Amino acid sequence: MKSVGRHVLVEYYGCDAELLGDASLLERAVVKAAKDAGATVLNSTFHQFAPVGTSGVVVIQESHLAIHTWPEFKYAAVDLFTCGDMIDPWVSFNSLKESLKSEFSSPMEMLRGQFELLPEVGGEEMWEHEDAPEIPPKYTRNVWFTEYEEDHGLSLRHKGDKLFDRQSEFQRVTVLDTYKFGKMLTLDGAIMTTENDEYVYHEMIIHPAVQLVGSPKRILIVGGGDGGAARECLRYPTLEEVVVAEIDDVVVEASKEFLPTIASSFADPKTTLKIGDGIKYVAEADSESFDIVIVDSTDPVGPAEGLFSYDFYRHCHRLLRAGGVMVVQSESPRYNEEAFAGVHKCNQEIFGADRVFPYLAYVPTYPTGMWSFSMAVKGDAKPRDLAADALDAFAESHDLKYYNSDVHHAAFALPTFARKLLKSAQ
Ligand code: SPD
Repeated sequence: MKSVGRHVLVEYYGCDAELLGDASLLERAVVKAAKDAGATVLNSTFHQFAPVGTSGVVVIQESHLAIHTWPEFKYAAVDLFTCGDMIDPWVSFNSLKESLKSEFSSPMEMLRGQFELLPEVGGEEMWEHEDAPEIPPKYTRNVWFTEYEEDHGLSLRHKGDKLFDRQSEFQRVTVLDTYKFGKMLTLDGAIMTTENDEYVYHEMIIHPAVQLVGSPKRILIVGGGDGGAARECLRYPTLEEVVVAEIDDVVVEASKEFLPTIASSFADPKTTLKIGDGIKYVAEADSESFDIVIVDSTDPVGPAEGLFSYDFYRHCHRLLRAGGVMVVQSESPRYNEEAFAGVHKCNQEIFGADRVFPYLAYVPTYPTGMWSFSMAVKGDAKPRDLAADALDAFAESHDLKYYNSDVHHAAFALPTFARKLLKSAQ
């Protein structure tokens, strides 16, 4: 040994671009490179960036392996730093070359801390602290998912591997296991639902409407392929059928397999699952055939764009019997002002100006946390007139986690900026 450590700096060219853009897979590859060389892995930290690129470090007892990727150039910049004479960084170099499927690479080795240039400061025993307690790291894999909006984002630490990751005909369907929110479904990188906060959205998209209608027999959910909204409908004994019109069967498959507490509704005989275009379903369904229509869509890009249109809401209105209610998820008033105000305006034109009731709920994993719904009533009933006792009796008997009479009434109180957004859209 001529030095304390060896540092191999590598340029990997012509790599597998998909792997370079995937923090989970990349972390596995770098951890493998460390283990192949016999290193002891202590910790790893990997972040995926928008629109592309990943950075990660694997800390090993014998120093570190670090990687920064540019998938658009199929290029990775890597450094493999090992100390002591037990670990050969070139073993990691070869392992990573294979995992990244690099067509060619340019490595160079530097010696770190050459012994002939280091002062003599005493034997190793001087630095040993036998009494020092070993504190195990809280996380041995520090891998992050980030949902990027245009100018902000939300990051959640997850357990590293993707439980489900498939490109469907419509979108990328992924399930991750997060530390804070449990298992989480994302579509094209946007969080749809998580085990630990799904109750907010699903209780709030269903109960205010059903309480207003009273005793619904038929409910239509457009979207809602995770099954959570249907699960809430099934709490009502008068219900005869809940139809879930979901475009993507892969969403249903992933939810059934990995989010069984949310997707439990699909096992109920009252649930009818229609895989296909919700817009077409609504256009072809019989007039006045539903008590409630729920639009549980993704954000207004890609497959869900048409679910935010005037024509679509007109059909939803047609499907409702007199006294029926529609609820549309209408995005965050703090981040998608246009959708929030646009849905309200469309519904006012279709249902009447004083029959549309926007309301809010707090969903921690959605952009800005503040989420809106637009309730439109085909009749004169008003959600603020509902008596508190009945709402609380229902909420308590079902052990709901978010909805109660206070929440019901407070949800319709809009902050001034949100009121102004709706006014300016008139
Ligand atoms: N930005 C996320 C909006 C998602 C709305 N739909 C969620 C589906 C949950 N059933």
